[in-house]
Amino acid sequence: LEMEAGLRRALDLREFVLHYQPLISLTGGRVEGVEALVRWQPPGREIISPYHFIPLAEETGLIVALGDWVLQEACTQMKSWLDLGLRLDKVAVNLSAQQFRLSYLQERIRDILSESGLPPCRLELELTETTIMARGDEAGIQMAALKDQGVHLSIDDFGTGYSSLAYLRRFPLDKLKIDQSFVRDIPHDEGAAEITSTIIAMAKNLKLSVLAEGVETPEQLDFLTGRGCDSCQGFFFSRPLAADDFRHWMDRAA
Ligand code: G
Ligand code: G
Ligand code: MN
Ligand code: NA
Repeated sequence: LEMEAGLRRALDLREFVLHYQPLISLTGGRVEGVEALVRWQPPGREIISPYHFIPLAEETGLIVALGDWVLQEACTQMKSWLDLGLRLDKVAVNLSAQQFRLSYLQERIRDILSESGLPPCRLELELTETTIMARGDEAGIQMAALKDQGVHLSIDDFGTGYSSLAYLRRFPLDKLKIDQSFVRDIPHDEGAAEITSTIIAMAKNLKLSVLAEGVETPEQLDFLTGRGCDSCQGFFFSRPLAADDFRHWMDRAA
């Protein structure tokens, strides 16, 4: 209960910050985008990982207000980076199941985009398998409404849930993000290598783009490049960085 009050207060006091991790294209090595990841920064204390507050935010419903702030902040930041001339295609934002369920989500996203001045094609929303499979055809309708606005859609942590292949084919998706639990064990672990290769091949058959998360070593990168993976993200390239640090990282990457 104390933690819940703390979260509420943190929202009012604007104690949340976004960190940004680059998404790297494997065809040409350029930075194709950036994922926004929320952190809690209580004044004068250590920064708190989302692992420690997202579950409570979801339990209490605060995730809706927090997620709204994340969307506004990420779109505003991306717009100002584009105005500064940073070469980034997209900002990716994690959407929780409760946000995805909102009947007014489409309108809210349209408002956030128009207030920030960010073109819809610059925003990618990350959903999980659980989020979309729990809602069946309704999820397809919600996704189609978002796609109609020009926003991109990806599935995060892919491989850890229970996706129906029929839905994967039917839903208007752009990208699968292979969960880092598989990437961590390639190329040495045969099972992880098989699953990773299979997801890449499946994405290609479904005409989806495919990104590997959690890339930390050159061996993982070689394996993924060899299998035709489109892009990746991970500590090998950069940890998630504070906005100013990310801008400097981009200056060096260019
Ligand atoms: O950034 P980090 O790897 O510590 O994130 C831990 C978890 O928190 C990941 O599962 C990530 O998807 C989730 N997460 C980070 N930022 C957000 C956010 O803005 N909204 C939601 N719903 N989840 C987030
Ligand atoms: O669930 P989601 O994919 O949004 O979570 C991303 C999380 O993965 C973030 O908390 C981020 O800090 C973490 N992360 C990003 N790259 C790496 C990596 O190379 N290794 C590990 N262990 N974690 C990573
Ligand atoms: Mn994510
Ligand atoms: Na993930």
